[in-house]
Amino acid sequence: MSQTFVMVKPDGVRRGVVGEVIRRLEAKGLQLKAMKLIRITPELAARHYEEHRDKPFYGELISFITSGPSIPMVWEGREAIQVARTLMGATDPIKAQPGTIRGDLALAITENIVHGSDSVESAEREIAIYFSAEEIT
Ligand code: IDP
Ligand code: MG
Repeated sequence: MSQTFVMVKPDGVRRGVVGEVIRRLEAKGLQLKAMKLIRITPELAARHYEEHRDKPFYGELISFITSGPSIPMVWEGREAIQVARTLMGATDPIKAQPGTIRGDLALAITENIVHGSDSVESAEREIAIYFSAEEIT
């Protein structure tokens, strides 16, 4: 069993697809271990996305991710990191396959509904940014 960090971004909350994202992860068989609704501060956003600090889209990404409440979550299951990434689809919703969250629900590249950890190291790092051990069931 492994754990991953998944987050519904502010566009997903605004558009009312939080339940749809959770439904898809639950339907696949992943188990929800922790969840909250928070408005990400610029400081938190900088920690989360530090790997992208030098990218041309960084400023746009930080202003988007702090633009409204997000839903950070911890999910658990067999190969949870890869499974969540597969359900999410490609970063650019134009390239994301139909049947994936981004393929079905998004069109813009920055506002692509959902975040998911891409490795064991990033899952551990991101879970620790958003949750204390006591908050994970
Ligand atoms: P991922 O979310 O699929 O792991 P990353 O490359 O880690 O993709 O990028 C983080 C986030 O930054 C993306 O989910 C998206 O919101 C935004 N982003 C990535 N690439 C671009 C881009 O080329 N232009 C604008 N925003 C981007
Ligand atoms: Mg990423």
